[in-house]
Amino acid sequence: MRYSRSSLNSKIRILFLNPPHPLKDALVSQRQIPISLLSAIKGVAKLSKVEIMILDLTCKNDMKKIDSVLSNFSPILCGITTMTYNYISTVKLINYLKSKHPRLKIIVGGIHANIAKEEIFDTSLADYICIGEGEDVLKEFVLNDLQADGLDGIMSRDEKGNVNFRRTENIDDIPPYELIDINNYRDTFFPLLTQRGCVFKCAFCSMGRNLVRFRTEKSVLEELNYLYRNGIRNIFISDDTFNLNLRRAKSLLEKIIKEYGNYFNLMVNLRGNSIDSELAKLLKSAGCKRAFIGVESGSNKILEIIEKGEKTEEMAAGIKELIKRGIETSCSFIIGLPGETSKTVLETIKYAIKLNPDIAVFNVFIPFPGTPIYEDEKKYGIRIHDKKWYLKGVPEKPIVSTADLNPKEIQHHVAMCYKKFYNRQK
Ligand code: B12
Ligand code: SF4
Repeated sequence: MRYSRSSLNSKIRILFLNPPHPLKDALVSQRQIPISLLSAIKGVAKLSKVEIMILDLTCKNDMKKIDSVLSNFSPILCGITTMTYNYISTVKLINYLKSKHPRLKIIVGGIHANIAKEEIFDTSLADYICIGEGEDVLKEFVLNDLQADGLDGIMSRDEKGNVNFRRTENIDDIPPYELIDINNYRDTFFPLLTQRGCVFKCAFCSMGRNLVRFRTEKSVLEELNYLYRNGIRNIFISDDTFNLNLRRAKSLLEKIIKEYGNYFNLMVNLRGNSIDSELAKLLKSAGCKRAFIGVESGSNKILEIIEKGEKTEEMAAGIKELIKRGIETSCSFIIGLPGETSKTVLETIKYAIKLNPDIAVFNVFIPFPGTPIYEDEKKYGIRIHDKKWYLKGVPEKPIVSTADLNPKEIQHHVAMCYKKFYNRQK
C-alpha cells in the first residue's frame, strides 16, 4: 500500500495487520489474501477522511517494516484479525506495537476475538474488541471519534460490559482489493465467499449454529468479473459448505459456465451427502480442480457423537460422483475425536481406502475454545490436557485423551493412517 506525505496531515490513518502464522515454516504455505480483514474494512474504506494501510505478515513477518510504518504512516488506530491458531502471534504483535507506541489504539477482531472475548483483555494489551462483523461497526467507530460507548459490536477495555454481536446489513460488497498488492498473491488461490454462516452443528467446529446468509448471484458474479479483469484464474470458493443450498450452488455454477466456461481453476468445500451427479458435472464444466470434503471419521458412531448430521454411506455416494467426473478429491479426517478407539481408527482407515480420494488428510483432534466438545469434556468422555494451548502456540502433539486412547496412541494412529492410506493398492 502506498501513501503520500501530503495526504498524511488531514486523514485518520489506520493500519490493519494480518498476524504471521505461529509456525515459522508455515509462512509460505499459509499465505492467502487476508480476506477477513478485507471484509471487515469494507465500510471504513469508503470514508474519504480515512487513510488505510494493510500489512499482511503472513507474506513477510517483517518487524522493520512495522517500525517504518509506525514512524512514517503514524497510524492512530491499528486493527488486527485473529483466529485461535494465531492468537499467540497476535498477542506478540500487540505487545510489540504497544512497546513502540503506547498511545496507539488497538482493536482486535476475528473468530478468536469473539470466542474468547472475556480473555482478550487479560492476555493482551488490546484496547478494543470487535464483537461480530466489522463492516458497519468499524465505520461507525471511526465516525464516532474512536469512542466505543453506545456502539453495539465494540467492547472497550475501560467499559467492558455486555456488547451485542453485530451483523452487517450488506454482505454483497466486493472486498477492497485495491488496498493490497494482489501481485503478492498471484500464486495462491483467491478466496471467494458466496455465503456466510452454517446451519449444521458439528461439536468440534467454531462456525456451526450460525445464521446463514447468501450473497446475491449478481454480486458474486461481479466479484468474479473483477478477479477475471485482474488476470486471476485460481479461485477458492471458501464457503464452509458451498452446496449448503444445492439448487443455488448449481445455479451459480451454470452462470459461471455461461460467462467464463472453464476459464477459472476452482477449489471448493463441499458437504459429502449433498453432492449429486449434476453438481459434480457442473463443477467439472466450471473448471473445478479440487474439492475438499470434511469426512472426519469412518465410524458412524463417532459421526453421531460429534453431531455431524451425515452418515458414511451418504458421504461415500457423493464423493464417488466427484471421483467419477475426474475432480481431484481431498478428504479430511480427524483422529482422536470423542468415542475414538483403536477399532474406530481402523474403521476410518478402511473407509478412507474404500473412498479412494486423491488426497486424504488425517488431522489430530485439537479442541477449539467455544465449541461444544471443548466446553463439556465430561459429556463427550474426553480429557483435554492443555486447555489453554492457544496461549502457547500450535500444539505439536495431541492434547486430548479419549476413554480408550491417550495422546501418544493418537499420534501413533495418525502416523499409521497416513502410512496405510498412501501405501494402499490402487
Ligand atoms: C478463508 C479461510 C482461511 C484462509 C484465510 C484466512 C483469513 N481469514 O484470512 C486460510 C486458508 C489461510 C485459512 C487457514 C486456516 N484456517 Co481458516 N478459514 C477460512 C474461512 C473459510 C473463511 C474466513 C472468512 O473470510 N470468513 C468470512 C469473514 C467475513 O468472516 P470473519 O473471518 O469472521 O471476519 C469478520 C469478523 O470476524 C470481523 N473481523 C475479522 N477480523 C477483524 C479485524 C478487525 C480489526 C475488526 C474490527 C473486525 C474483524 O469482521 C469480518 C467481516 O465481517 C473460515 C470459515 C468462516 N466461514 O469464517 C475458516 C476458519 C476461520 N479457519 C479455521 C482454521 C482452523 C484454519 C487453520 C487453523 C486450518 C489449519 N489446520 O491449518 C488455518 C490457520 C491459519 C492461521 N494463520 O492461523 C477456523 C478457525 C477456528 C478458530 N477458532 O480459530 C475457521 C472458522 C473454520 C472452521 N469452520 O472452524 N483459513
Ligand atoms: S464443520 Fe462445516 S458443516 Fe460442520 S458446523 Fe462447521 S462449518 Fe458447518
